[in-house]
Amino acid sequence: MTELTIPDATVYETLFGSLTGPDLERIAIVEGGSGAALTFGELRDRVDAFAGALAARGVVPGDVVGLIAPNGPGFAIAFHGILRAGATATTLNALYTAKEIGNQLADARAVALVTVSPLLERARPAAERLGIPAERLVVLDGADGHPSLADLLAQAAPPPEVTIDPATHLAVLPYSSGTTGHPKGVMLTHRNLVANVVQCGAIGVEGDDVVLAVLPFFHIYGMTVLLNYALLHRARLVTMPRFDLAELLRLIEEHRLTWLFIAPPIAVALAKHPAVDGVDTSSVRAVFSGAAPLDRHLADAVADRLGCAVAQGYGMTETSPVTHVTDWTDPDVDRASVGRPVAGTQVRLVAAGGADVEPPTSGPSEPGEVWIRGPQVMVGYLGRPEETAATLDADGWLHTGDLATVDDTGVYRIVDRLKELIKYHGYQVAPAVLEAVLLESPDIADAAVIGGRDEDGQEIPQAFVVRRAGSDVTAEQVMAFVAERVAPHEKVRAVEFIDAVPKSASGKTLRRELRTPAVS
Ligand code: AYL
Repeated sequence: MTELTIPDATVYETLFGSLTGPDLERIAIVEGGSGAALTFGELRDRVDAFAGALAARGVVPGDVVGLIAPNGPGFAIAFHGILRAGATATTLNALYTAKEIGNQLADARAVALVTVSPLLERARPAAERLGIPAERLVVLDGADGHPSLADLLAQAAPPPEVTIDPATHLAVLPYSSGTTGHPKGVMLTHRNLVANVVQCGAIGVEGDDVVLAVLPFFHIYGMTVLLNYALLHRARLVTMPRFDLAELLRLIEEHRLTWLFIAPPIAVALAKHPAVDGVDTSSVRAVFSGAAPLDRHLADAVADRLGCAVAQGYGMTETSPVTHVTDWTDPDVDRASVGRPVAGTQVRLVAAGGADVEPPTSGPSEPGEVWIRGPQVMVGYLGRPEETAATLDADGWLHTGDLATVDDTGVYRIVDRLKELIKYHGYQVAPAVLEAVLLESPDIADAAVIGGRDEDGQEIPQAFVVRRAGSDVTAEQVMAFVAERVAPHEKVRAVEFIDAVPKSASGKTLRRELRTPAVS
């Protein structure tokens, strides 16, 4: 394990504490669509003012503030402003339904919410359910009866004097379903985030890099790797509120993007879509994929077509998230591997019987579950000691629910997922949530949801449904029933009818028995 020195500092101090001289004038973040930009100095001053305005509205250290907004400079100001005020940011998926927003805010006990006007229709009922008053429902671009970002900044309130112990103070509370069940609040301290930002050094972004910021800042990947790590290295972020290939290709040429952080579905577009032909991608040094498995042929196709390196990272929300990365400068890298552990990270591969997998003398080892110990590992799930104990053992090892091999050069490959979790376009989808929705239907007697595959080999939520006696409900009707009740990324995209859901003697759904073996 490579040693790691973690500064004893908050996220704000780490990013903005030593900002001086020419760095103040460098561009930190550009809104891709409008071209509106902020320098590092302007960003820091707005973060300070946002923190001051939150404090003036009664937000105190330890409070939780919700943040649901698309990527853009406003998100960056609000995110770092919340942390600067000593509050904890619970970031929400902008695709969530009003009910899901309300559930997360209630579980996290949020006292304020920051959003944008297009999301207000879903955010307002959630805020009202929690009794968040209109003056603490900030609408960044403005809405009648609510403070806007401009209002908060105009207040010019000084940032509050707060004392934060980085080792124990919660910085963020993103939600993850972990290995089983419903989404839970992942408690990450300032130290967790600062450690992971330092560990991200293995990725290799530098000050002259221009970085694509399409991966959502609300998800731990965009939060740590873009909003924290890239900005720490004084790289420039170019934001996109949502993925759009034509717009992405335009931004590559206009801003001469050098690093593209993506999830595998974007790799499919980059490898296959005819629109990429004729685009000048010569500025791109590396494409970095994470959050879901990256197929080797797909990775090779992207590298060939764009003429750049393709790197990969692995980790999970519960590990802030990065635990492994490949070396983007290695021309012989296996692009389907996830590389080696980042500094300060201990890894074990544990076989089903509980014994550690033997290190191989050549080639890959036997597969084992990945266990992680390191400074980026979460404190636990908020208010859920049993779920925490099931994931994080007494010795501090986090059981990931992923199966991997390691080879004799120390390179890891993720080979399977033991846990229930489904990744759709890199987003988490919890089977338990969809099964509960399916069981609301009068046509459905029982149901199980697993990760299936679409024609591009990407993972999709797939339902196995037992019809109620006398029902002739169709697959289309089942999909429409779910689509009306969940966020777009959670839609069931394939349905198969079966006679009975396979269950263990104790009544637990045996999801693995429903899986068709992977075609290799
Ligand atoms: P969550 N290959 C295979 N599966 C992966 C990979 C990968 N490269 N990365 C993540 N996963 C799966 O919490 C795996 O099952 O965090 C893991 O347990 O949304 C689960 O996704 C975690 O999902 C980076 C950049 C890690 C991004 C991330 C991913 C964070 C996703 C390191 O450098």
